[in-house]
Amino acid sequence: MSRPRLIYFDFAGSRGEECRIALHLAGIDFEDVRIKSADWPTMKADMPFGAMPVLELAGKAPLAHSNAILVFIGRQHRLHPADAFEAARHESLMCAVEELRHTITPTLRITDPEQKRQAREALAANELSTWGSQVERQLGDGPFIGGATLQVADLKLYMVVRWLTTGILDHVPTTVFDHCPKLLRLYGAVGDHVGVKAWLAKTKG
Ligand SMILES: N[C@@H](CCC(=O)N[C@@H](CS)C(=O)NCC(=O)O)C(=O)O
Repeated sequence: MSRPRLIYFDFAGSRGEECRIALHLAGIDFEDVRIKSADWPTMKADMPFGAMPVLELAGKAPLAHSNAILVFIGRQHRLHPADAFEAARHESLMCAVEELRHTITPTLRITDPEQKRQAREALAANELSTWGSQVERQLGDGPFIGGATLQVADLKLYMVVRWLTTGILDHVPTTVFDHCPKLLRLYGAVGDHVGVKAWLAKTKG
């Protein structure tokens, strides 16, 4: 293996896509390995923690967990703060995104339409709204977390805000973060970033 390999499902979202964008912004020529859902069950046991994304580098053990991958890329390519406390502040926001995703995941498994509607509406009114306010309080003058420069934690926030505000998740209103102007400004700024736009245009993401 010569090029780094980023292994994830074959869709342009969530934890895998934020790692792909980080690799792209870092200027790393990587192999974008996209796994079909049908092939996943036979691969799962071979992954470090039975999930993706996984980053493979020549001579290293496979690296799992999106936040670890993002911080690893960010530290080496000036996409994560050099200052230890500022880095931890960014990582805290990244952990908050992971916690939010884990809060949402059980509702993805609900099959009864009425139960799903109730669960999602409650989620939007409570956990998502509270999470947005908590993140909002931690954002400054922006547009990014660290000010003028985009870093990997911004990609993490961007990806989850995109998921929750574009109507992909049934019964979560696209206005769910309208009370969080700084978060929405960050979302817009990441989407407008020239490198991010280039990746999305290249991959139709
Ligand atoms: N904390 C892990 C979570 C990884 C995770 O749950 N990945 C999902 C896709 S976003 C997955 O692999 N699901 C399939 C499975 O668990 O079998 C991370 O941040 O990478």
